[in-house]
Amino acid sequence: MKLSPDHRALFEKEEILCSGVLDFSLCRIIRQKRLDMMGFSSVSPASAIVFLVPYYVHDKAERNISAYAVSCDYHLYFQDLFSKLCDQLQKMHPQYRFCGAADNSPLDERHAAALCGLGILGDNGLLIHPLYGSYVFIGEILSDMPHTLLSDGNDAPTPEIRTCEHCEACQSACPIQKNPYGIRRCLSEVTQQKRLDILTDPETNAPYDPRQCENYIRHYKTAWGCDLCQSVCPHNRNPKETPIPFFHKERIPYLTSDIINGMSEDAFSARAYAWRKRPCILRNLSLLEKDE
Ligand code: B12
Ligand code: SF4
Ligand code: SF4
Repeated sequence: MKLSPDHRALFEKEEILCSGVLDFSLCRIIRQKRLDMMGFSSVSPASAIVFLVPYYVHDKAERNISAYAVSCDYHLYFQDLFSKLCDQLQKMHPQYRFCGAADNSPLDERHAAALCGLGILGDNGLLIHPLYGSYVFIGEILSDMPHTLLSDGNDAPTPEIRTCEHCEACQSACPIQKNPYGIRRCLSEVTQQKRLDILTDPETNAPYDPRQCENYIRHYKTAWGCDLCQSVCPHNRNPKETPIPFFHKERIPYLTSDIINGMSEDAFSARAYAWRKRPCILRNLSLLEKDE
């Protein structure tokens, strides 16, 4: 399921060294509407080119946000990348359509990347690459071009998903089951909630006390996202640094309310935490700043 050399070269020119292609029928669709919006409602895609974008930078600076949110918003990176790559693919194959997606994708991306052989599925729920660890974003380009025409012709008949060694370090580090506030939700998700008063217990559906959600954020000292199940994983001990310049620039590892308030609209909208607007990240920061 490797891409053919001429297709792979397009990605390698952008420093994307991990890519593959899948028969679309093997992919797990999680958002049918998104597929329709991409113009694939009457003609289903025939293939998905799946690739990894590493983002880890060896940076010893103290952080109070997730590593993925330190540089500018990766969605902006993908927008530029897709406009280049889809354009080039379109020129090579004018009879077919190519459309990119990352994160806000119709597909279960970790499943697609694992099927493509780009890494293993960790018990922390993440796709782990042998060199970059789990510090990779996943992107894909969907097309009505058959995967056999995009691949190098050496497809394995039944792709296999490989998993990690189940060392349990991520479960031990994860605060979901053991936080003293009874919040059974991923901390990353909680930091991204505009309104903590609408959060409910995933099993009983009972509403959470928003003050306990605030304590949860405060306790783990994160203003945005959570990396606990990644930082303890043995596969992330020495991740290779990303060669992609976007992730080395304009880095803000440690946020304060003053930094956020001082950002222009344009500067703020380029950050990963902007999709929830300023009040959300400012609320989280004010919780952490109370303890300083
Ligand atoms: C919703 C979402 C979230 C939610 C829910 C997370 C979750 N665990 O599902 C929240 C906000 C909590 C979240 C948090 C994070 N997310 Co998120 N998230 C997504 C999103 C948009 C959809 C995920 C989803 O709902 N999948 C569908 C449900 C049904 O899948 P599931 O059952 O959980 O999936 C598993 C099964 O499919 C299973 N599986 C499938 N086949 C098989 C076969 C076998 C044999 C086995 C064992 C398992 C298996 O493996 C999957 C992965 O565990 C994806 C992008 C996308 N479109 O896929 C990004 C995505 C998964 N997130 C990503 C990231 C980076 C994160 C964070 C690390 C961010 C952070 N630092 O805070 C955390 C990590 C949390 C964690 N440990 O999972 C990346 C992951 C990259 C990677 N290396 O894997 C993705 C792929 C976005 C991207 N394009 O890069 N996320
Ligand atoms: S910490 Fe251990 S169990 Fe968790 S994903 Fe990494 S190898 Fe798997
Ligand atoms: S991101 Fe944090 S809360 Fe979410 S699963 Fe990983 S360790 Fe647990």
